[in-house]
Amino acid sequence: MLRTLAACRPALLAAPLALAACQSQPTQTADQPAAGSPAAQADPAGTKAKYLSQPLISSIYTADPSAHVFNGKIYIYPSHDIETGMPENDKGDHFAMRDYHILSMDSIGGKVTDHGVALDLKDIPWAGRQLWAPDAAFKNGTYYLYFPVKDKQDVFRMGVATSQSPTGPFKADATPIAGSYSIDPAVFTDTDGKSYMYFGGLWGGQLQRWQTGKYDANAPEKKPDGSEPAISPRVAQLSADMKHFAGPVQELKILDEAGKPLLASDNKRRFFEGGWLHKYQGKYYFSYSTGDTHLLVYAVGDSPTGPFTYKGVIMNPVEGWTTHHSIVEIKGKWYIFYHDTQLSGKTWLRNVKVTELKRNPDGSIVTINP
Ligand code: FUB
Repeated sequence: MLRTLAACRPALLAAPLALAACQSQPTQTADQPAAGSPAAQADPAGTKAKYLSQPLISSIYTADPSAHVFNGKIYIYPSHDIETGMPENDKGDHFAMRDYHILSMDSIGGKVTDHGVALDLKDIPWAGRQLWAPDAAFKNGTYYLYFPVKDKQDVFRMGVATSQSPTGPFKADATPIAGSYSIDPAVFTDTDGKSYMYFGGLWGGQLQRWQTGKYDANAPEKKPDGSEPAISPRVAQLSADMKHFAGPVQELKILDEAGKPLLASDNKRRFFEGGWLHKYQGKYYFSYSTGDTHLLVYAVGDSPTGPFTYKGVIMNPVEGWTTHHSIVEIKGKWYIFYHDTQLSGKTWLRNVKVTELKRNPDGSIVTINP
């Protein structure tokens, strides 16, 4: 099954954009749409009403939003989607991104600012191709940008770059984080000050190739009958300088209500990619994408390293093959940042969005229909 919109659902919109509208732009705000951009186009069919929320910015394509509040301001660390003409396939070759832009806003619903290029592929000494979903952290006066990119041998590794500003520019370390692999880093700092990186992604994210601890380019995701436990996301504690793994990479166990590991065949619940960790009322919530079933789901545990018990669906499928999110508390309310393909109708040209995340009195999350 291709990681393409066509393989999932027909496109609701077909709005081909001038490539220029998708290239790097200098600082721009959401109320200043680029000429020819989707925001500058009319909406005669009233398609906007079909979506729970609208794109945060339309002058560039953005995806995989990792949101944080630093010094009272909201920063979004997304992928920067571009049109490259690469073929669509299960390895995700059509996601051939080359730089990162950071977005900021003072409040939910406020003006969104694009701060321009924060890190470029050409400035990462060890990188080959495909800058995928990043995350960020702040510690001891320094901002850290974590990013997955294929090295020159076409193996995904995690890199780290630093800046004195939350919007960059960021300077990448000369080598990837030792012991890192696969994609989608998400960094969580607990109330005791310890930081952890969660990571991993199947298929094009290459996690299935690391099951023996060594890279095996031919390893399958599952045996033909799918009866074995699902491949687990990974977690590693970060060192005090936030640039290394302080301990071994561990498998993050996700169990069913009976305490048994989810099975590889259970593709409506098993981990696929895009993990995120947040803490709510002393419990740890690990949320993620189920990939080929296009759900955002969550599991709850008593420790940042698990085990976690599967609880339910956070968000039903968005338009587009991929679904990817972050969850953050802002001024006493919880929000989920996510993406879909409203602006382009193309699964590799996405746009980030935000909506409120609501919970039941027992802490369970109310399912969102995007
Ligand atoms: O943006 C490229 C990849 O698509 C991300 O790393 C995945 O999470 C999916 O959103």
